[in-house]
Amino acid sequence: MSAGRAFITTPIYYVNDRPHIGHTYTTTLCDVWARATRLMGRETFFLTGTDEHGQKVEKSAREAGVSPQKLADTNAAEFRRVMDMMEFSHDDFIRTTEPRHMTQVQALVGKLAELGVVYLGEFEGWYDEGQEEYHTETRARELDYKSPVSGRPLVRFKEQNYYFRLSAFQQRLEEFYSRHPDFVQPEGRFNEVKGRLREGLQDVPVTRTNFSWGIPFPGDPKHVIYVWIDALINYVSALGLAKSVNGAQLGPGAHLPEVQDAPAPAAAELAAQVQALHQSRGVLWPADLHVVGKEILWFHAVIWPAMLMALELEPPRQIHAHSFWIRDGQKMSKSMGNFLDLAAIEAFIARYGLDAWRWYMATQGPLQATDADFRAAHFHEVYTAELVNLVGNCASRVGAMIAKYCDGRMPADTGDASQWVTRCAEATAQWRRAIEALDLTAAARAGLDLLRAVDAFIHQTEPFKLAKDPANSPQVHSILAQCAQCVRVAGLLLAPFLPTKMDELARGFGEATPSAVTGRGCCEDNFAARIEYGRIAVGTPIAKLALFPRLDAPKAA
Ligand code: ME8
Repeated sequence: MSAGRAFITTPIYYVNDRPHIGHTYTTTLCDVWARATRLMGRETFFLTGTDEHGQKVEKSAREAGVSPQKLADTNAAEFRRVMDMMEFSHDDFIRTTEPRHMTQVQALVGKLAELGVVYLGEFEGWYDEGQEEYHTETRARELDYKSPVSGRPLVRFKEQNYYFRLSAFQQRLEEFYSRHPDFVQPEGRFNEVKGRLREGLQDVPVTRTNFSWGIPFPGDPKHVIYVWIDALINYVSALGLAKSVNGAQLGPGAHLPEVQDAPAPAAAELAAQVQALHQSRGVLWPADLHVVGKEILWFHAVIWPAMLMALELEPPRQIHAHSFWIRDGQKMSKSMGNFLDLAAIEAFIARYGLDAWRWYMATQGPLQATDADFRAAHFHEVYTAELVNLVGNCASRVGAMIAKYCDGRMPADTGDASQWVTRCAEATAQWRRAIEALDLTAAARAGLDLLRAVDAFIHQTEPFKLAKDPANSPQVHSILAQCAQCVRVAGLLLAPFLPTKMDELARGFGEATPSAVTGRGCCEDNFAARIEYGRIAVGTPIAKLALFPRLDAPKAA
């Protein structure tokens, strides 16, 4: 991971659908990373948003009997509401129907045309309507002429379109990949991309003409810009980056449709908006991490870097393509009606709490190459074993013993804590490496293992037995002081996963300003000192906490 400011993104989500577990999953991963990175002291910008153009949205709107803009407004508001409900710490929420985005898309696509990498041509091939994705004859044959996502038949297509000369970037992409062996994670997914690249690249359409819900192509407004080209640009339009591209003309917005029931802002106003974005956020590019699902990796790992290369912008530093949540062993899909929808998610949160939901998502999810099965019984097992029995119990027993044997105040340690100083430093180093690699399960394990070590230490030294003889008091105090110091450190390592509960823990264990560090817009200014063992001063009040209530197992469905 590089130093300096950090930038992480989620995909922008289609507004033809309501938010579901997949959307909240990817956003949770990014949120944990953003909070951890802020905690480590890097100013972090976390971007999410909605993808609002294209045939799919137009079709859903028609079916619902509303305008596409109305559908987009309603569902984008729902995505925002859910993100607020989930207390995500994103710094911006971009909508592709916002004029600030649309003007920059036109400027950048216009620039590609001027450079000759976008040209007018005829396309014949196969189209996956659900994914809004084109396939060549070879690829369509491989796919048995069916969508790899929905299983529905691909549709034959012939259109005059503007194309992006992707084929011209084959060699540059290959060179870029060999210079950046970690560009795509997990590694197996990167190998798939490289394998497909070796089969050869074909030019891809950047416009469509058979529907109108999109950003007009600059200079030829009967064409609208293909939704994927429009969507990928969000990662740089949110930063006002069109300003950095030499010769990109931020148009007058003359072709912009009227958006969100309001007239398009005047050209000067838009230019000023983009300029302001550029000034404050332009330095954030390249992004550190685009987190996406595996089904949209090709767009992010191939088409997007090639577009950026054409514009002489740097590709992102890394793309992490996770796998899918499945449910009770079966693929979740709208047609099967087994998607874990919002109502179901809200029911879990109402029962177990938001932090427990985040915990399950971030530590048990399909972050690597295999899909993960969501089962209510497993959720309950993980909650009980890790949050109730380990995190909650360890904090509560240490607090309770300090209440009982030390009048509720941090006791003095007259013993030798050197093993714990080392143990905490090692846990922190492991955690840091895991966060940097987006290995959230391993990062969580670093905190959990420290608490396991504290539990084992209590088990082995039995301070509750020693306390029966007042002569052992200095020893009991030392043991409990060492435990409390470690619990505080573990709590900080777990804070990006469990922000509310670990905030409570931090306050209970003597931290004055715990919450300021991991939330939106701020970062810790001295992580090295903050995470050190031994920061709780003697005499500090220590609370007896009840962090995670024990709950009955769910009834079998
Ligand atoms: O693809 N398990 O938007 P989208 C885990 N607008 N994650 C899942 C999932 C599942 N079962 N289902 C969906 C789009 N996701 C485009 C993106 S980006 C420039 C444009 C997550 O609403 C996963 O992150 O279909 C996936 O990539 C994303 O939702 C797709 O969201």
